[in-house]
Amino acid sequence: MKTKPAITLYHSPASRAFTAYWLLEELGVPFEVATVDIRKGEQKKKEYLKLNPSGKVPTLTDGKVVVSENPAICIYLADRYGYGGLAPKIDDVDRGAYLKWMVYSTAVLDPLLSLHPKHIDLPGAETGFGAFDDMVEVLAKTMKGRKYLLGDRFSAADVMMGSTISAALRRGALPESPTLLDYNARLTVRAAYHRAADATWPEWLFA
Ligand SMILES: N[C@@H](CCC(=O)N[C@@H](CS)C(=O)NCC(=O)O)C(=O)O
Repeated sequence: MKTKPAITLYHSPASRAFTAYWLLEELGVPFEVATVDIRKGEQKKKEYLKLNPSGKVPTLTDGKVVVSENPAICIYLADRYGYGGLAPKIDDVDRGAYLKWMVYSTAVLDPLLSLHPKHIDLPGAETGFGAFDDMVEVLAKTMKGRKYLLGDRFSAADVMMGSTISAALRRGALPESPTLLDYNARLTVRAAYHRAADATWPEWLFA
């Protein structure tokens, strides 16, 4: 008899839930998917709000553990199921940079990628996330001569940052520098990326 996986990912097609889906595929852990269709408003239903009062996807449950916010989901999953592999251990010298990129993904990158295309560019010193051009320069400097955010080593931070960068390049929200395009190419050839994309993004995005 098949046992029910402990992990459930609450996701919506073509959404930021792709990130958590991709990491689950990288980790190779069994999970089931519950669709919360944001285009039908299902994320605002009472039952779902009990799991995630923000009414957003993704949310992940693992037994009694409930985690929302993509970086928190990625940190949780990689520590629990990929500690020392996709997550540098607590005393690993890379742990600091790893955590920094996890937080940077939604504290800096995500808001700037939402605001800049709408021509909302506040002076860098006035916000916690700073200026769009500074963020682009930080990415360019970080990735120059490097395969992944931590160097030669692929980590869950590449899933978190990379999924956001990948989606931004696709919709033209980031400049197509050779450095970023190369990084994106290294990520999008991964089998786990493809499995997650096939499962969560409409086909036309990859046509
Ligand atoms: N800060 C959240 C953002 C999640 C998010 O923005 N999800 C969007 C889909 S891409 C959503 O659920 N939107 C539905 C809504 O806000 O009603 C995270 O990192 O997980």
